[in-house]
Amino acid sequence: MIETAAADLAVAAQGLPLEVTQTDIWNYLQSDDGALLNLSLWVNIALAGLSILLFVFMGRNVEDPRAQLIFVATLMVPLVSISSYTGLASGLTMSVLEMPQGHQAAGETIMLGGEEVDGVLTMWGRYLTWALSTPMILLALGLLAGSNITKIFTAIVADIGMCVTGLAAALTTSSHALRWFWYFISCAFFLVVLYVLLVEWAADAEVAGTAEIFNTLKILTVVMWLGYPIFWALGAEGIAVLDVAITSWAYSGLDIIAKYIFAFLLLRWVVDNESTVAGMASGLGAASGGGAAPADD
Ligand code: RET
Repeated sequence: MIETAAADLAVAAQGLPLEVTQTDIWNYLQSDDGALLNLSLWVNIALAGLSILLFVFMGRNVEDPRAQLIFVATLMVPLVSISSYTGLASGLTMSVLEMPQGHQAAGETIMLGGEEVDGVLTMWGRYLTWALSTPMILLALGLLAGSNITKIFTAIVADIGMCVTGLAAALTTSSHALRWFWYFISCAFFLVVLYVLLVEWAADAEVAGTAEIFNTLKILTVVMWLGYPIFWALGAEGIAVLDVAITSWAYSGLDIIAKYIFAFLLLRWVVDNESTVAGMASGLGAASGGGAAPADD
């Protein structure tokens, strides 16, 4: 009787997915199998920490409010990044997800805590935290270009839309087709961001007299940001020609340039040209007119 019940339980348990705990993921990251992936996270924690210290030091004498706002927005980027990577490295914002039928990684398993678990590691925390860090990058760029509140708002909401729908694409396990549908919605939002950056803000920066630095940062941003959807599509979330650790290194590498190097170039310019920034008409909307706050000089 007891044996039959135990056998029934064992059969039932086979059909249930094993619960993967944060500790399982943490142990995986500390093991040889997870070492490469773990390193891609800790490199960014270290660089984000150094960037925070450096940027605070660089900004110690900045007094103009507009220059200070650019500093605060830019400083938020490594602050969000260190939190994001700490979430991933601790196993808090990573899960094992079973890919839907038709997906190239469907049926894959991963060894966790000595057990073979169905699914692949998904670092969904990345997409979530991009929704906080990328708006800060865009705010800093929009301010540098002397743009107006309408364009800054448009770029930022489209960008948040891009990150949240990218998160939905990564977390959808019911249908392979719908994962790609989310991906294309995210790309549509991304096109809006690219348009504002390449067309609207480029023109505003000419008027504001910041075209040179803006163009350098614009090219760096556009080229690096294009890498993210490409690696999403090639990586474990997409057609899975790259494994999880390589995809994570690709994102980590893009992050180093798109965040820390970008921020350093921007802040160094702001420190050296504080009077140019201060000379931009106050309020958001100086360069192109039509902003919420009219120029007062
Ligand atoms: C996803 C997948 C869906 C399609 C698109 C994407 C774009 C992501 C981008 C991310 C940029 C991140 C940065 C982070 C810095 O903290 C979500 C990968 C278009 C452009 C710069």
